[in-house]
Amino acid sequence: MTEAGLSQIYSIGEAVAELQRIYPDVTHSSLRFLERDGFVEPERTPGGHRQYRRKDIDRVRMIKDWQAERLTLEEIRERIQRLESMPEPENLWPRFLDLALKGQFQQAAAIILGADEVGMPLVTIFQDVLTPALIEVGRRWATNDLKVGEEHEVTELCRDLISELTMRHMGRVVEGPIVLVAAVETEMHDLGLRMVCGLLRQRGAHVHFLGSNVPTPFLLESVLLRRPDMVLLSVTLEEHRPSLERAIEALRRELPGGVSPVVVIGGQGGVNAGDAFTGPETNVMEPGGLSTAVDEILRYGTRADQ
Ligand code: B12
Repeated sequence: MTEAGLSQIYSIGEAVAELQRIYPDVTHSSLRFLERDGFVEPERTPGGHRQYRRKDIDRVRMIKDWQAERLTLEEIRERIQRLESMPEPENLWPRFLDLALKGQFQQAAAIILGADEVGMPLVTIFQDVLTPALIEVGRRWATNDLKVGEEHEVTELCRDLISELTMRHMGRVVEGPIVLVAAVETEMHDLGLRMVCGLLRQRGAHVHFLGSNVPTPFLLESVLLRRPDMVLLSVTLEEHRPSLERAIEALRRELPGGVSPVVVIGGQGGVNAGDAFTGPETNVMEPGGLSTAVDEILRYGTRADQ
């Protein structure tokens, strides 16, 4: 995967074009206005050209959303100050997990929803707060420091939070690629995939999410129904690789001519999948940030459109 995502640099024109996909009224001068008032601080090249990063674009997006909720610039400034004085994600997730494991559902949820309300970017909440909490749950489960019931309770809470945040951030304009998403047959892990779907929806992709444990015949049926530009498949356990192989084989051989979505594989058991899975139309996502993965998926989608 190419080095992109959080580190990708946008000129002012590119930043405007990216934002206009969702907020058509964003212009060069509105970005300059936000900069003058200290709301965004793009870096500069030695020649003085503005360089926006994903975090700057996310910040403008957040401000536009708050303006749509009729917040004044002063109220927005206060929210941003609260965001900046919030604990870092690495301090937030242990508090969240602690409350969740004590069964304090409301308080645990309030940490995550509160972080969202003061503007912590969705990708940060998914990647730097919920993911480390889930990984810690897995670690404690493996060392018998956690009851299975506790694991399930935290997992369900995370699933509810991912859904709630996805709905809150869903792009209003759906104009991106059509993406069909599934965890392969027998694979029950789907929270990472739900996060990917949430971020794709935020960016305006047209997502059809089939969930976990999707038998290959139903996957094919959905491809024929939805005619996606891309199919994203997730596999977590190595032992589910045969299901992945069957799904890919079927996508390559059993679809009628003219139906050939780009296939992208991800998840803990899909990486380093080797030659068996790579082909002109199959892409294995290497481990990397969620933001990078989503950028890359949208790039494949653009190529599929052409
Ligand atoms: C929650 C959980 C469960 C839940 C899943 C609920 C659900 N709806 O997802 C339940 C209870 C069902 C479960 C069951 C099992 N689990 Co479990 N589970 C976990 C746990 C704690 C969290 C998983 C998670 O959500 N992680 C966070 C997400 C964000 O990470 P992720 O899935 O890797 O996703 C990221 C990327 O991989 C990427 N991604 C994922 N898919 C895709 C797809 C595409 C296209 C792209 C681009 C990117 C992408 O997106 C995310 C970006 O950060 C993990 C611990 C861990 N370390 O992950 C164990 C873990 C994965 N489980 C494990 C095991 C062993 C099991 C069981 C076999 C236990 C059992 N004996 O019953 C079963 C197997 C069930 C099955 N048939 O699949 C082991 C796997 C060990 C291994 N590698 O072999 C782990 C690692 C726990 C451990 N420490 O041992 N589990």
